[in-house]
Parts: sequence; C-alpha cells; structure tokens
Amino acid sequence: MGEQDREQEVAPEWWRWATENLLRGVPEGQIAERLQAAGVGRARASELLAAIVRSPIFAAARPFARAARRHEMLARLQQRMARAACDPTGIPRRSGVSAAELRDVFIAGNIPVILTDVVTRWPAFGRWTPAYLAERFGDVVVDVTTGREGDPDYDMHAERHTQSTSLRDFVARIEAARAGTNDFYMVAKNRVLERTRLGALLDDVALPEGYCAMQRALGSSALWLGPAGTVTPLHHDTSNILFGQVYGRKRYRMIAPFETSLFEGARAMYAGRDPEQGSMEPVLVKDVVLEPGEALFIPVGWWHHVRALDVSISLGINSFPFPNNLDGYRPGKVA
Ligand SMILES: O=C(O)CCC(=O)C(=O)O
Repeated sequence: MGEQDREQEVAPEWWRWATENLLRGVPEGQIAERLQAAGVGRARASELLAAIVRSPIFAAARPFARAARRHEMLARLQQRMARAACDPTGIPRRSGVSAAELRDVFIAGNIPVILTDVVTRWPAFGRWTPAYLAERFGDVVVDVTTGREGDPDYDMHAERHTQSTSLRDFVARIEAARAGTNDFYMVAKNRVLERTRLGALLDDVALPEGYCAMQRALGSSALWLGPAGTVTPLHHDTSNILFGQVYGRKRYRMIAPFETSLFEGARAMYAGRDPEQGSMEPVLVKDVVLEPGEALFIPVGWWHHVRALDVSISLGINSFPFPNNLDGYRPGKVA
C-alpha cells in the first residue's frame, strides 16, 4: 500500500454506507468496487472494510442484522403468498363458523374473516338505532371525543378531545350532521359501557357457544357510535377483536402485520401512511364494506383504517376464551 493511499481520508458517509451494506450481507468485493468507483483507492477500501469488520460495535451488530434479514425473508414469503390468493384484496364471508374453527383457523392463523350470521342473531340487531339509544338512555351522561377535525392526531390524542354530554344531545348532534363529519365520535377509549348504565346493552348480545366469555364482556367491549364520515386512522391493536356492525355500514381497509414496510414512519401503533391519501403500493390492502349484521374478526396486529359510510353503531368485543392481552406486540416494549 502506498503512503498516499493509506493516508487517504474517507468521508464518514462512506464509512456508514459500507457498514450498512456489510450488515445487509452484501459481499465485501462488491462494496470495495463501489468505494473504488467513488474514488477510494483499492488498498484503502480493503483497509476500511477490514477495520469495520474488526470493530467490536460491528461484531455486536452483526447477529442482529442477520436475524433481521431472516425475519425480512419470512415476511417477504408471506407477502408473496398473500398476493397469490384468488381475491387478495377481499376478506372471505362465512356463516356457521364454530368456536373451534374460529379459534383454530382464524385466530391461531391470524386471518381476518367476516361472519355473516353472528350479529343478525343478537337481540341488538334491529333494536339498536340512534333513536332507541336516545330514548332508553337519553339522560345518561357519556364521554365522547370531539373537536377531532382541528387535530391531525385526533385519535392518538383522544383523551384531549374528551367531552361529556347526555346521550340524547349526542344523538341529536349525530342526526343534525346529515352530510357527515369526522368531528365527533364515541370511541372505545370513551369506555361508556363500563362507566355508565349503557353496560346493560350487553344483554342484547348473544354469541355462539365458546366464541367469547360474555360474563367478561363488560370491561373488554367497546361501543362505537357516530355520524357518517368518522375515520379511525390506520393503526393496529394488541388484542384480537370481534367487531360487530349493528347499524349502518363501515369501510374497512386492512393490512397484514407482515407488510413490514408499514413499520417505517409508524408512531406507536399508528401507521405513518393514510390509505385515503394516494396509493399504498407496495403494501397489499384488503378493502371491504362491512354491512349491518356482519361481524369482522380483526386479528391482532392487523392494521386497519375505518370510515363510517352511514350513521353507525358498532360493538367491539375482545373477551376471547384465552389470554388476549398481547401487549408484547407494542412497539417499544421489550418482549
Ligand atoms: O369503528 C371504528 O371507527 C374503529 C374500530 C377499531 O379500530 C377497532 O375496533 O379497533
């Protein structure tokens, strides 16, 4: 190695670039060639690569990078197979799904499904309307989320937007918002079932044997009530949810957890991307309209974006008969 070559300064960006590519598993020869094309002498390039590989920091990082590459390979395989389905953007509709099938196929398999004959059997179906709720529970004071349109992070900041109102007034507000709005919504975080007399509504819900423990439903169910036009931004939860659509329609866009590009730019459980703002390529989106009387099984970890197409009443239940608080699937948590 000539003196001149050894003393050649290599810009820190090239050190970083070379380290990153070594961690990605790119062969050293290819990295050296690229460094040389950028003006780094041959001997200096191989000295630089040797110095990186000798570094204890690199030695510590290498097994993590190798594991990450294997996980990414697995995710790519799942992405490919999901695109091979006959209807990759749809969600199957099924009736007569037993508790064993729900658990073994859909829950254990982390596969969404729309159940067409579950909500239709609830006494709630056909009974729950905004007018019915106002008539039966009009005096009940509930928390709702308001002022959402002035805050781009309204769902993340739901606590800041909480306001108390009588259910009668809230229903009147919904009925007045004929054109639809995203400004106010009774959401899961308002926890009205466990905090108010509205918990009695769960008497109108009867699930097939073995689906969910109804005696634990209070405390693990959520009532969603709002006008057409509410939008719950793209996020995932840390539990499985059976989402019953009792009144009105909702459009669901769902994305599998193995679409790992969504982790980039995500904040906690909220994605950094919005399916209503341009294409979601290369991510595969399942796009369905949930009709009144249908229930959607939302497997844990699946991203979902939800728009109410009509005035809507829904009930989310997550008291499955197995541990369902999968809090380890929360970014920032050490498992
Ligand atoms: O219905 C909605 O607006 C959102 C439902 C949801 O995101 C959920 O139950 O996790």
